Amino acid sequence: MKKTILMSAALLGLLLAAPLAQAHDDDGMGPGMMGQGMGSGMMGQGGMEHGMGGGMMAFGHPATAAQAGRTVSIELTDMAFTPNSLTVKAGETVLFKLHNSGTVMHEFMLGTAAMQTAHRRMMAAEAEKGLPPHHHHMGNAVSLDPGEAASLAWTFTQPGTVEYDCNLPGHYESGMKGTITVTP
Ligand SMILES: [Cu+2]
Repeated sequence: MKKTILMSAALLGLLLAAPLAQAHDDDGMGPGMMGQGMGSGMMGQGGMEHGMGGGMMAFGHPATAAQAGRTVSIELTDMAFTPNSLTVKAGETVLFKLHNSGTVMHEFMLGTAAMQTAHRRMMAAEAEKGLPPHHHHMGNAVSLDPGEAASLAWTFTQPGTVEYDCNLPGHYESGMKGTITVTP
């Protein structure tokens, strides 16, 4: 089943993105959506992130707004996050309230440095093929059009460093990155 979704996503790309995102919003964090994100990018890193389908990642997992004990507002601009650093405690659930006040689409993606690099490569590869940046609303990432607001709740489970980056081509390189220090 997942293989079918992966193949379809790879073939149909953006056509599938909307319905999958819709389905995903209903179930919180489906393996299908994770597959879609990776499937459209393919190759190498797919295996790594694929193993994290279902929303469980080494550094945490998606949550609901009601579970959040703390709200953090983050502004997305061309090309920065404000604030661009944050400290949370392991076990803490944070509701991120995001607003894109820039002039182009941006994304907010939570992940380890390795996950961010993999996603960046995927998006760069898509851009090279002439594909427009894909929207996503996975458990750990959301894309925002200019003027758009969105929220994302996440439970941080492991002490360490988590990044929030915008991986649209060139954005991270221009400074669109943030760091979360997760303390024990
Ligand atoms: Cu951006």
